[in-house]
Amino acid sequence: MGSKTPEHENHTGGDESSNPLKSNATGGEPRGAHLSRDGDGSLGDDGGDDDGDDDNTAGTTTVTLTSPSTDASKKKKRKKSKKKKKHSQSSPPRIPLRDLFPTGQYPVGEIQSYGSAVVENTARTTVKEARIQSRRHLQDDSFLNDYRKAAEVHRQVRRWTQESVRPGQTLTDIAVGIEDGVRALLDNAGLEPGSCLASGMGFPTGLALNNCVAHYTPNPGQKEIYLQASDVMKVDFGVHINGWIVDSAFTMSFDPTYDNLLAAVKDATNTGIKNAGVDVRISDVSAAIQEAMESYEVEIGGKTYPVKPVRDLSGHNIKQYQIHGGKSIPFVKTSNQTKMEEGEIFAIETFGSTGRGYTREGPGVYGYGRDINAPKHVMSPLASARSLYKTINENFGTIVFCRRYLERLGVQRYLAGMNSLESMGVVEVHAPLMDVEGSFSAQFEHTLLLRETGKEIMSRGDDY
Ligand SMILES: [Co+2]
Repeated sequence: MGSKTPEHENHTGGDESSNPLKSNATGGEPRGAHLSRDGDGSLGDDGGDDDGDDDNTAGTTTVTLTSPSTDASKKKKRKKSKKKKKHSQSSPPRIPLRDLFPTGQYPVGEIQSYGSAVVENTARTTVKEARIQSRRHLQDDSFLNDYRKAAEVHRQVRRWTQESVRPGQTLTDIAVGIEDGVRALLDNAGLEPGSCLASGMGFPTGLALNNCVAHYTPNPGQKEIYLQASDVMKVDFGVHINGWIVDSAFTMSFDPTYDNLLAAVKDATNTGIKNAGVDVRISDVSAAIQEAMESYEVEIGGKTYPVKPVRDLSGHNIKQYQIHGGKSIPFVKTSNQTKMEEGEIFAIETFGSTGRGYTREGPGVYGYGRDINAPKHVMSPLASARSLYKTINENFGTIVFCRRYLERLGVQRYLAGMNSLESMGVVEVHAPLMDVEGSFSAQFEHTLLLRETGKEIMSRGDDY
């Protein structure tokens, strides 16, 4: 899920020069899979698919963190069994993950070493004690294994998405398909009170087309949008277990015109991941992202456009039941001195655009999120607001949700109550974020955990 960079909240400045690109609906063979060419292979061990494309892992090493007994033969076995399991997931995905992994151990993400970026210093060690106290859960085996399980759910559901989504489908069908897949693999339909808090969707499934950069999800009762062969679609969904959210996104297009746009953003995200680390200044990660992104241009309809980092969105840290934990990673260099710290979880995402590289709020609603500091009960004169607030607390807590998630619980006529909660400041409304008409934008995103020994890119797959 994209995050508004704090200093750009309510941004209205910038030049208004629009960019009247025509979407060239040339159609042709749908080729959604070309988003996945240079994904890193260290996790998605499809058996020897070494295509020599190692630019994403240059300067990094891959180690396994499970246990010292992870010798070569064992590793091989794990790969082999994983391959078999991968093929046994149904289409659409409906087999609970625990049936595919009878040992209950889920695949480790990609491990990248910190390399020379980490400098041991005493200041850090002193602070470290306190940090570790507050992040004890990170040392907990079930936390890590659950996080890996959520990541595997994400990989399996997005694989189905990449293989089955085609122009002509409605965005509602695509979103519901993703959500049904996630819930089936978690083996939790999320219909009982409180069950959505145990596991489920991490936020509203984002299906943002073209100049809609982020935060679009289909709402019930609205005119259906059909995916076109000329569309560039950002697919951004989250999977959580016990409130720990895997936030990961990719971009699909069916027209090779946009290959460079997708390549730029994928490169920028992987550059951000490569530069992330304990004690690393966030501004240095931002600078590296910007440099990677701006080294690309894309030709659309005979005109060449630079790929611009979207300046008012950013990556973010993740806390339990809290998709945006307070730290932001912009895609352009800043003077911010904030550092990344051991134990933190980051969603490293980037957005690139052929438009202005700024967003404005579009019409409609993406989702709602209860304020982290909101009280348990509210004193609204409106009975519908009070009962809606109870429903939100019971089912979502501070997890961002959308109208479809509410309505599948049987909640009706909630708009007046929601307006009341919004005006009281206990629920925040998120709107779609748009660049200028005619522009195109792409997104790639991974969730990583800064462990003591290395960073684990939880959501890495063989696709991206
Ligand atoms: Co995100």
